Amino acid sequence: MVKPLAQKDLLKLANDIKTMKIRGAAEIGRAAVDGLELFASESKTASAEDYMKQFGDAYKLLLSTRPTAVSLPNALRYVKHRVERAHRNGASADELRGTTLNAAEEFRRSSQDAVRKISEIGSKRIKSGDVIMTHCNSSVAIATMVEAKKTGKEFSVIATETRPRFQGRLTAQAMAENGIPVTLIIDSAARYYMHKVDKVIIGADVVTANGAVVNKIGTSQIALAAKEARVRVFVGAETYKFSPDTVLGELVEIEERPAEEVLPMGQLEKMKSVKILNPAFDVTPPEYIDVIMTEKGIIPPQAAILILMEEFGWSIGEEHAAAAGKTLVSGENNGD
Ligand code: RUB
Repeated sequence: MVKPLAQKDLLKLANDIKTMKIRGAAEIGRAAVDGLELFASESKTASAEDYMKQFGDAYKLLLSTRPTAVSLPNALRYVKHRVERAHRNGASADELRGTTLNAAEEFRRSSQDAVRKISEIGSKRIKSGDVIMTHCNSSVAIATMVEAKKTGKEFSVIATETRPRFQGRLTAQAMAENGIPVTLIIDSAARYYMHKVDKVIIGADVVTANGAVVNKIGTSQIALAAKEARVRVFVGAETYKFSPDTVLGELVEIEERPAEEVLPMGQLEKMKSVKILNPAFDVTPPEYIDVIMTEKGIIPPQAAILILMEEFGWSIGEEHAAAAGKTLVSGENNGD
């Protein structure tokens, strides 16, 4: 009988993603493959069949941690596709372990490389004297601004605090540590200061087939204020943040987080009849985005479908329909 998944380190890592100790789309993707790597290094089975079943459990556990960022399923699929292919080719349990470890390492490296490339591309769009507004805590947006600073540009940043989890404080701290003048504002002051802003630079959790960007709640209001003030909006997104499921009409699930993030427990109890809603992300339509900066270059949001087709192949629809588990089976991203 196949033993149920009882790997403490893997369970802890899955919990760290769920409770947002590990957060941000890029970090979540990398943590997901770390999880499969943990599974592989702790797996002892000598049977390839058992390995595949336990791998499936680890995959499902990691997949269930956070629902919105597509980096998570895309990273997991990257490894899964290679492991399944090795299994079809008759690999032993040891070989499957090796394939898992190699694929995880490969994903991590390529995702870090993508951030570096985006930062090089994006930093060219920052000019000395710019005032840049950013929202939440995007490693891609930060890397782009830090790269611009390294290349000698002098500019300043307005970071929104990003309620309810205050990720904007992390961004402000990162700016300060890199010698970039930064001002922290409350989210609702974004429009008030927009007239001082030259560019908005943000990250993404998902880019959909029609070029809409799902990012931290509040992003769409900032984009709206930017459009009104004729300020350009730049989104940094590695290509594994493009969602193949949206080609088939799937809507991106927006994570609803606990009410305690909005009001402390004591307060919640006093306000029992008040309903609290706490969506973690929102959707900014392509009309409000000027460009998406990917590791393959800068694209208009309307070109998102081209990235998806290049990554996953033109048969993306048929393959999704065939695979109930939504496992991608062809295209460059999956190593064919
Ligand atoms: C983080 C968030 C970030 C994107 C992009 O949300 O919305 O802007 O994930 O980040 P949360 P990165 O804190 O809920 O995970 O560029 O680092 O991938």
